[in-house]
Amino acid sequence: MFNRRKFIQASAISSIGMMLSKIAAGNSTTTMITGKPVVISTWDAGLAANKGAWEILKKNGRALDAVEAGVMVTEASQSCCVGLGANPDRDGFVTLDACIMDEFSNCGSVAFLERIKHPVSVARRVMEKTPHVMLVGSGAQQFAIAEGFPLEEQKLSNDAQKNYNDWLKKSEYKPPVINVENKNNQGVFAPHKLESGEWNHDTIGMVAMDANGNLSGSCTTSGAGFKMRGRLGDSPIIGAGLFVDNEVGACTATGQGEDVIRVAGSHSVVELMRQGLSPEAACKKVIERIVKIKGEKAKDIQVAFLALNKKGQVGTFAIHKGFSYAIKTKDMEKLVASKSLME
Ligand code: SD4
Repeated sequence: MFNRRKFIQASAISSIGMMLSKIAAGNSTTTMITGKPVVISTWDAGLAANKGAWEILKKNGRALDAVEAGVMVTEASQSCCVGLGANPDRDGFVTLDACIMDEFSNCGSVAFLERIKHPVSVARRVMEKTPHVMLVGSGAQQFAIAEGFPLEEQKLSNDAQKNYNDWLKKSEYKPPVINVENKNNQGVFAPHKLESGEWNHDTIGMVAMDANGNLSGSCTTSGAGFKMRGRLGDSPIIGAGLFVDNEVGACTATGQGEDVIRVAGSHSVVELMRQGLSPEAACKKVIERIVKIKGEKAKDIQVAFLALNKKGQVGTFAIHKGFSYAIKTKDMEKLVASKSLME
């Protein structure tokens, strides 16, 4: 399985000579960006994804093209939580969710999509070629095939097959029974934490501002590993996993999708920025709202928001420690640890 710590180590010793700042817990997460363009994305995989986006941004390309190309890097690589190599649902199938939004508030989304390598690109086609915002399941797959996306083999990656076998053993998996969700002390549908102790999340959400000052965002995921079949989180939902308002700023979310949806998370962050809050303060306020709603249960879930405003300020906030984001500008390429409410 993709392991965040190993990835950091590998990145740090890579011969590319990339200048990576060490993640320092407690770093200030609100940074004034001195120039356009800028791209930010969630988790450590964001470092590689940002490089993909930069290929577009450095040529004064459009933020929309950058956020698509950026997260395609993650979709094409092996990871627990993004793309066809990711962990399956509890019935053993990888189902993918993605969305994209541009500076004109155009948006597109796919959810519960199977056997298609680049859901973000299908989401973009939904945005550009249909009068709709969202396509799901077999309809989304049918549209993708009609658009020329290859139908990939129905097969788990080696990592995912191993994880699934382990999960089946440990969880004494049985076909769904009535109220199984309430009986599972791990949560509603899937473990909150994986065997490694990592939170069961690793979506990539990306936001960019191009040289013209225009904003766009993207988000792509396999959702929570071993989820109930057909379950969607926040990631493909415009306003929850992603929101862009070219006059104000943009935000993306990661973590327990159900709890992002109930506060219209990314949209709420953007609206708070519209009222004058900094990206970090806006993210923090929505995190506090979730924690207030969840009460005691907040200790068992992770949610993080990552936002960029029109002035080029970046901010983030998480419920728990451990979330980091990657940022790239002309002069800077690093991972930054997020502030959090709890350990
Ligand atoms: C979901 N928010 O499906 C996604 C999963 C995730 O970091 O973010 N992982 O709920």
